[in-house]
Amino acid sequence: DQARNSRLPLPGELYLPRINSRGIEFGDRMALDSLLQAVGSEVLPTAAVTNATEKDAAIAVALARTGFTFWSRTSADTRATALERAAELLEQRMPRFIALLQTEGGKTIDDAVSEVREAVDFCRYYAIEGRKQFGDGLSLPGPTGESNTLRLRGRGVMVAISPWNFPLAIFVGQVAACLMAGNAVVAKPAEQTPRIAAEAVALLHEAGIPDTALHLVQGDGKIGAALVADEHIAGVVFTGSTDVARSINRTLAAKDGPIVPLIAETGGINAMIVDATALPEQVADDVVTSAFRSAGQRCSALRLLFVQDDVADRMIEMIAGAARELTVGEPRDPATQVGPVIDAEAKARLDAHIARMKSTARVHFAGEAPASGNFVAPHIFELQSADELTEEVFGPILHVVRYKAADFAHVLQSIASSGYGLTLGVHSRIDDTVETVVERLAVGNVYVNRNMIGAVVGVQPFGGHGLSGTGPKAGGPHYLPRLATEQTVTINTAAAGGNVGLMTKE
Ligand code: UN1
Repeated sequence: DQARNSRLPLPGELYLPRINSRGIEFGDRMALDSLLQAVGSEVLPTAAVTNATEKDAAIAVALARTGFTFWSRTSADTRATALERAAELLEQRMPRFIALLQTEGGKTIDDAVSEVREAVDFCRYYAIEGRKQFGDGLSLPGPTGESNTLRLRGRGVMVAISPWNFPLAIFVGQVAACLMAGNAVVAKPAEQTPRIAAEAVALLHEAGIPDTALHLVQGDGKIGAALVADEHIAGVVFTGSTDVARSINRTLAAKDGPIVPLIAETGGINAMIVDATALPEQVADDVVTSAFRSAGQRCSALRLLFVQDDVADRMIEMIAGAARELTVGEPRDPATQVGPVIDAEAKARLDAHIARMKSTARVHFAGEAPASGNFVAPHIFELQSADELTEEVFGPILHVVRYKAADFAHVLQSIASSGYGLTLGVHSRIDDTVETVVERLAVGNVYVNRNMIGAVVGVQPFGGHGLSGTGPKAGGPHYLPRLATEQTVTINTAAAGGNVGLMTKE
């Protein structure tokens, strides 16, 4: 009964939040058995995906410019309705997208279900916010005889470049937001996950997004770079590495034409602080989820765990114990909790890091993974100092550092000095400690006494600062306006003949 009332799933069930017309609700349950059957009967495309040339990219932008002329003049309600239809179609075709996410993205069943749900949530959330923010505009005060309205309108052709780690949710989230804000979009998905993107775009077109307003360009970083360099684009939305975000920024800055904005959501060396008052079982559970779920391939994932030395041995032992229970294996096997990493290149990079750590750090846990395939087992290493971890390690590898209570300020200093600011976890039962951490660290998403991944659209708007990105937060109320231009219209309502009707848009 306790399970029934808590947020935890019963055996054989998944338990997820969802957005509907009444807002956000928790408690939706889904039986796994029938879902798995439906997933298993999906027949997926096998034909090779054709990559675009630079010329194709230029043509897509040119076509999108004409699409923008039409799409930007549609009402917010028209655009929101198309996104709501897309959400419905995604829900109907959940088994198919799960199958695609498992085959192309290596996702476990839990991760795949959550991801389809997140894509659905993005569509519904931006539809709700879009209706509010892009409807009649905001009336502002003015003297008698004048009306003032602030309204939002699309910028033009937005380039949306998305990562392989959330090939459906982030892809759809970026595209849905750009479209809702009245932009035309040229989307460039990660080259590792082209089919998911292709089917998502087909679905969006089916839902009522005109072909001219949404274009898909497949290919690697070179095609992304060509899109970013195109002189006719109005903005770039990017999720991926900090280095690529910098190079996009440089390209945009070097242009002679209008100033083109970049919205970037990048990486993090995300930390969690565990003090002596934390509940060990809860910590073990949350650390394992945060560091190892999705094989650590989330930008929100925990990389660096600070544990107060009085309790460190016991905490680390419990965390290692929980990690030992994880099943690493084929994503299609429902018993799998940690699937493969995305490709052989990622595996090689992670294996090299593990080898380095084995010779320089203390090994607390080295998991086992199938020998063939791109599997990387969970690992736990203890470092002497946080300074030893200088880059984001995008996989199931946890680094632990002990701290003395007297050195708490140093812990905060060390987290801040990384320059990243994406997610942060705190486990403590002392309110003052929690408050100090929240106040001192300018981190985008802070999680207290719980795990630090799985931000829910509209509940925990997601995104960070500094090396972690530019904001605004995806799935939050400030996202859409940043994809738009603002226009204030001041009308002398007392003028002869008036201007009645000018502001009525349809
Ligand atoms: C990412 O991994 O690129 O909170 C961002 C979470 C996810 C993170 C997505 N929404 O775990």
